[in-house]
Amino acid sequence: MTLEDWGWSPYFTEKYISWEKPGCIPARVIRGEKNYFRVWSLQGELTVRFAGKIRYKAGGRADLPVVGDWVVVEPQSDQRGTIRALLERKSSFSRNLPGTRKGKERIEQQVIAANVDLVFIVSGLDRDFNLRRIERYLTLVSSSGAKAVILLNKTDLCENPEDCKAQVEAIAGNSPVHLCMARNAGQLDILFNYMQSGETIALLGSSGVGKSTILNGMLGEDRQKIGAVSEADGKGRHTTTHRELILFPNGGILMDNPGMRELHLWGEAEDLAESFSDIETLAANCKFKDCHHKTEPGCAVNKAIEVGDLYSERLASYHKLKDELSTLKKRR
Ligand SMILES: Nc1nc2c(ncn2[C@@H]2O[C@H](COP(=O)(O)OP(=O)(O)OP(=O)(O)O)[C@@H](O)[C@H]2O)c(=O)[nH]1
Ligand SMILES: [Mg+2]
Ligand SMILES: [Zn+2]
Repeated sequence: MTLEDWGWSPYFTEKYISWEKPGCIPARVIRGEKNYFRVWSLQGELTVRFAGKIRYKAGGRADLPVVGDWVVVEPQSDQRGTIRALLERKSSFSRNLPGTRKGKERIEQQVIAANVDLVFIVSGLDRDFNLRRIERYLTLVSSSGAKAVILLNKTDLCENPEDCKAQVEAIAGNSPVHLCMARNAGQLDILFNYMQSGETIALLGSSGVGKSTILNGMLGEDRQKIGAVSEADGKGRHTTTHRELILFPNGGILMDNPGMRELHLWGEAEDLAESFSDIETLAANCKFKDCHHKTEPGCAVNKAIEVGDLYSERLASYHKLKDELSTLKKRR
């Protein structure tokens, strides 16, 4: 195994130069536990903690290592070591940390994962199916700088999967959409077309949609634990509790993720240009340049709704995400 197999590139070589010192080596964070990390290095897997200095220097939570990060580690004996520095990320996923502090809604960037090239947005074709949530995920991915592929899993639980696929394609822009039944691993072959040596693909989606089943099916072994969804509400039980990077024998890295309960955006209103490019294209023909596509006369977006070229739900979703991002900007 080489550093490149795990995603190292000239970008990181350049970042590493200034940190290079005797006794230190580069390593990639492959799993995060409460008080320590598992990293992969040319000396094998190590269990590491980060030096107090990093915590002290960190401007906020966003500067601390997460799964996918490349770090500088000083190995000690018995496969242990200390993280001395975090190498600047090529890309990262962030959300606004849900919660409140002193009764006020809290604004804090939480970096979920780093250095991801592609995301498989997984959605179940059972009760999980929700176009508005997929739009939210697409916006999150476009803020991160990664590309997205949408996987509609559990075709066996849906009467008309092709119809669902068409609905998703209508909102997916340039992101490919695939149907699959992860329980039947043979159906996952098409996903190998997206895997490339040294590239990292993250599986994202609600709990219970089948992220870990997809990973196991592709890997051909029961690597990750799978959990049934609740009969009562059709939701998953948060079976995967840790983010983890898994290297595939034929090249490529998959990141399994816990299902996210709440997905508050972290980004800029401009990030909607990609996930809502249809609306932005229509908007070029609005009478007013600063049209909000609400009640203004000569609004090309509302006109498109009138004539049936755009669903009003999609515009509502656009407004909602835009408001969320504008509020975030004001509070920051
Ligand atoms: N019917 C059907 N069930 C599936 C399919 N794929 C996965 N499942 C089932 O869905 C349930 C949840 O699968 P997981 O792989 O654990 O889901 P997950 O997305 O990893 O969930 P978390 O780890 O909780 O985030 C399990 O009972 C799987 O067997 C499928 O194609 N069809
Ligand atoms: Mg899982
Ligand atoms: Zn308008």
